[in-house]
Amino acid sequence: MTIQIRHDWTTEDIQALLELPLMDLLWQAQTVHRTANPGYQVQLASLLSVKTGGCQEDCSYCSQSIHNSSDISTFEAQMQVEPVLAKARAAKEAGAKRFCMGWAWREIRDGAPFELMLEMVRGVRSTGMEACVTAGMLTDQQAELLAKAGLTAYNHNLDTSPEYYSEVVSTRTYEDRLETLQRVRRAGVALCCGGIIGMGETLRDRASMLQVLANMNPHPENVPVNGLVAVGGTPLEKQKPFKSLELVRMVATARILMPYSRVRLSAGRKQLSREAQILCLQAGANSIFYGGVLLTTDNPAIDADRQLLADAGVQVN
Ligand code: SAM
Ligand code: DTB
Ligand code: SF4
Repeated sequence: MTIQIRHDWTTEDIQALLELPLMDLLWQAQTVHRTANPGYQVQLASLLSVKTGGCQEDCSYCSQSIHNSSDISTFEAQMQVEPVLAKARAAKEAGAKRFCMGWAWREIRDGAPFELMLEMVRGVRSTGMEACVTAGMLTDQQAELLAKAGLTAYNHNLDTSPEYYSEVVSTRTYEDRLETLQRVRRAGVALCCGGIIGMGETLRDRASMLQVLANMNPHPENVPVNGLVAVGGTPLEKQKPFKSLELVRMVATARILMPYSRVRLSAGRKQLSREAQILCLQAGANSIFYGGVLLTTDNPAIDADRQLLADAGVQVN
């Protein structure tokens, strides 16, 4: 099979993939995956919330927004450099290859906290791990400084389709999101950009979000696929849980559209059975978040994940 890299997908093409009989979708996704990324190598990425809560944005899924009444929506001080690096070393010890750090910020501001962020990036890189940061919008200069500090990737998700976006967030626009992504690219830092399912969007919205991602040239190097974690105190707390097979379909379609990107099975794994997670790996997910917590919510325990990956017969890298 020859792999074709395309950036001209239509929403209809993508929706048709999402709607294929599951067996056909899985077959296509696996064929692409086995050709583009031989050997079922799964990257383990650990996450740490360096600055939790008190965020000015009103993302309706997020526990950390001051607009929501979740427990952690209030302000907490930013962690210091050494405790963050101690977590990074522990993650490496447990087998992680990437360390991702989150700041509940609308945007990065210059000053002491940003200097600490740069120091953390340098520190994580000096352990030999990849370093990823997610901290909202940034300027060209900040992106360049992060690149110079050795940042591997910057996470900034589209979350949903351009059409549905204003139902989910009102304090920023899709255009703001795309601009930040361009700044990160211009600075030469890899993109980590994906979205969430289960927020009340239609299948067409899912196709439309995947279209924006797949039509980026080059494709985002990392594509996190999240299932909504419905957190108490957020406007989405009563949302009907997403169906596991819908997450499998999202992963499979992302794999077909972006053959060489790292598709990361992200939030929502606690709600998936082991078998559904294995289907995601088979469909082309080649990374997971690893460690008992994501940013503020639970993730499967390390031992359970080790067992899962061994039972699936995939290689950890
Ligand atoms: N403030 C930064 C930003 O929004 O880019 C970084 C942190 S934010 C928590 C990172 C991403 O996590 C969000 O863009 C969203 O896609 C995902 N996320 C946050 N809360 C979630 C939830 N409850 N369920 C699923 N995904 C979630
Ligand atoms: C991503 O797409 N998912 C991660 C990471 N990138 C930063 C975050 C998931 C957060 C889930 C909710 C929480 O733990 O607060
Ligand atoms: Fe803030 Fe990010 Fe949460 Fe939105 S997703 S409220 S920007 S921390």
